[in-house]
Amino acid sequence: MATLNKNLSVYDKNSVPKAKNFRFGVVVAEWNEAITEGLYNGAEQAFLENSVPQEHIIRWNVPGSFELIYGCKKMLQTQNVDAVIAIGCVIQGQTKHFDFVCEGVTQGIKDLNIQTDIPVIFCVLTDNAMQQSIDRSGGIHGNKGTEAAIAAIKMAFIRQQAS
Ligand code: DLZ
Repeated sequence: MATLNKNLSVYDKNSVPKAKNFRFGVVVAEWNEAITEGLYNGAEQAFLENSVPQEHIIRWNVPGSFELIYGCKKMLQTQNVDAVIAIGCVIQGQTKHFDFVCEGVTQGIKDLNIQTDIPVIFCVLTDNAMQQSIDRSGGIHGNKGTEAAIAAIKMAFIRQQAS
């Protein structure tokens, strides 16, 4: 099914637009590193499989998911990228910290999408237990990093077509 309106070039829902000329930023939180590395590996692999050159993938680390907002903002401001992925993993603990970090990063990434012209893809796992995150970062439920990279390519394409 076509996903852009009839005045624009379209991509098929089941295919990925050509990506070899796009550049992508990936900002990775260091908290729950085993999970965020799995998500990053899934994203990187998907970019490479869709012809994005390795040198067009710009990776920055930040301490925790809350810092993804600032990291993505500076990536947008200083790097010539067509889309950015924010990668993090927040796991429910004994305190309300989980809620505050989840709320903060979700709203922060949403704000960047409203305020700037470059799409920021939300790849932050918000799970009740570590096993759920393991299952979604290259485990039995796939890899959300891979899905985020495909979303980034599609959004970069939409931005290009709509500008
Ligand atoms: C403090 C904290 C806690 C308790 N849990 C997580 C988490 O599960 N995932 C994550 O990415 N970050 C966590 N953080 C760190 C915060 O994101 C942030 O780095 C600190 O509050 C400093 O601003």
